[in-house]
Amino acid sequence: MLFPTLTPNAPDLPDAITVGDESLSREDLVGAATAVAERIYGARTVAVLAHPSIDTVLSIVGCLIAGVTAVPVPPDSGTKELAHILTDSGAQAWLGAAPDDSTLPVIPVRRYARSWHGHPQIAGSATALMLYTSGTTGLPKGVPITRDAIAAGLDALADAWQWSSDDALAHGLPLFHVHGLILGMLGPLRRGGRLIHTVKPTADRYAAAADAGATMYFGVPTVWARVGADQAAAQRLSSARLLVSGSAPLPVPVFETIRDLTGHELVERYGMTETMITVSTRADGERRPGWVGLPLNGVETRLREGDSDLPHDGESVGDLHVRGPMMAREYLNQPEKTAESWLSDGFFATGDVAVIDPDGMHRIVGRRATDLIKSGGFRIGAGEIETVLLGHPAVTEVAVIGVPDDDLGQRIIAYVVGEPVSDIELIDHVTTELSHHKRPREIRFVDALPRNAMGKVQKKLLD
Ligand code: MLC
Ligand code: AMP
Repeated sequence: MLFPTLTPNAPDLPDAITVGDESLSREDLVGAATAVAERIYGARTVAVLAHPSIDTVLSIVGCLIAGVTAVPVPPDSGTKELAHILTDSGAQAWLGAAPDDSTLPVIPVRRYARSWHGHPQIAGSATALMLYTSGTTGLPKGVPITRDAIAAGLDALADAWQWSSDDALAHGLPLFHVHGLILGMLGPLRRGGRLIHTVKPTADRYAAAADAGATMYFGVPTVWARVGADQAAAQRLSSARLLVSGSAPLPVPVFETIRDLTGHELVERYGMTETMITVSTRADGERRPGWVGLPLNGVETRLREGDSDLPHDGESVGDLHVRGPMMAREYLNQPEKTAESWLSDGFFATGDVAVIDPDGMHRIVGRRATDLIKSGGFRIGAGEIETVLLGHPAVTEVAVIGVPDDDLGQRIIAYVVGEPVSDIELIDHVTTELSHHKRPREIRFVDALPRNAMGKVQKKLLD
């Protein structure tokens, strides 16, 4: 059972689930989400425009009750990205809000409807969520996530973080990725503790959540850097039990600032859409700045160079492979890309390069592919942005790169060869087709791109 605590006699609070200014008790949630489930029962796949709202919580939980696959769609998706996600996932309808010009049927979510009808148990192997994530090229790939994977991933984190029903989790992360949705929303539902979603992950809202009793906070490194820059807000997080960072490398100075201001050493954990979280420092263990910790319960990791294993000596740098019960099994509709990453012995080739020390501590050194950018904790494919920019009539050649950025980790820059055009026009073009966080922060117009003898763009020579 995915949510053992969502049963009629479980302990309840009027504000068990809070998103912004709205709260639900667990009884409200079960009643309203079961009413949602009744409206979609028998459907296969529905799309949810994943605004940070109570309706999104009800939609996703309604899908889980009914055994219908939910496709959480970034609410700012542009036309090209949106069309791709809907077609690729085979979504049959929108549940709740829908974009203005949608052609799919729309099933409303009625916040105050209630049903107590029991639904049959759903198989653990059923796909609960279809999450979309970027590769180096092409449009985002769908990753089917089963109920069993969600349960295994959340239970392994509960063990590492001593996460219990006594915890009140606060965060303001998007509800369409592993971090905000699976850990941040389904986590408290599985554990039975409170959720305080702050809608935006700002320092002042995180500080306010302390007054509402938050014991645990999630953030991407950009969020922790911004919290650390607001001394008064950061100090109010001292009352928490655990502060957790993930989705991108946590800079050591940010770890140190948060420690100095709050008295807490951030727990850092490493994961991917395809694998969920596989490695983390522990509530009862060493939190070493710059290192992401030990494999979670049930997870095995290895370092590879070609077909050979590398030693765990804290120095050898190799390709990180992971295996565990929280992993997805494939990309939707992409057998070739699936075969490249999911290996025949059950390990997943992460594309990240790491070292492991003799105690099993992991450090992520970087990514093999420079064409995967992490900006503000979002994974963004350079190729996806290049294809969209090439679709603009003024652009003849383009190269997109991520450059280091103190706030965002990496910042997107596009080098463009072409006819005169304003940078704003090109940036808006990307937003219209893809989504906000995929916008280049800067366009640099150049006469030519550096290329090698084969004509391939030499991105290392840019910036
Ligand atoms: C941004 N802006 C621009 C722009 N880019 N304006 C013009 N041109 C551009 N190119 C605007 C924004 O719209 C915003 O305006 C303002 O500038 C600030 O933007 P920002 O710097 O991007 O900040 P913000 O919007 O606050 O976003 C930062 C953030 C966000 C940290 C809140 O990046 C975020 O939510 N990240 C979380 C990503 C995440 O959850 N990843 C998990 C993946 S799962 P305005 O007007 O709106 O203020 C995963 C697995 C795992 O990785 O391990 O967890
Ligand atoms: P996504 O699919 O959006 O979850 O992105 C996964 C990628 O984020 C991983 O392959 C890593 O490159 C990066 N990542 C996630 N967590 C960490 C971390 N703690 N440290 C370094 N990189 C991370």
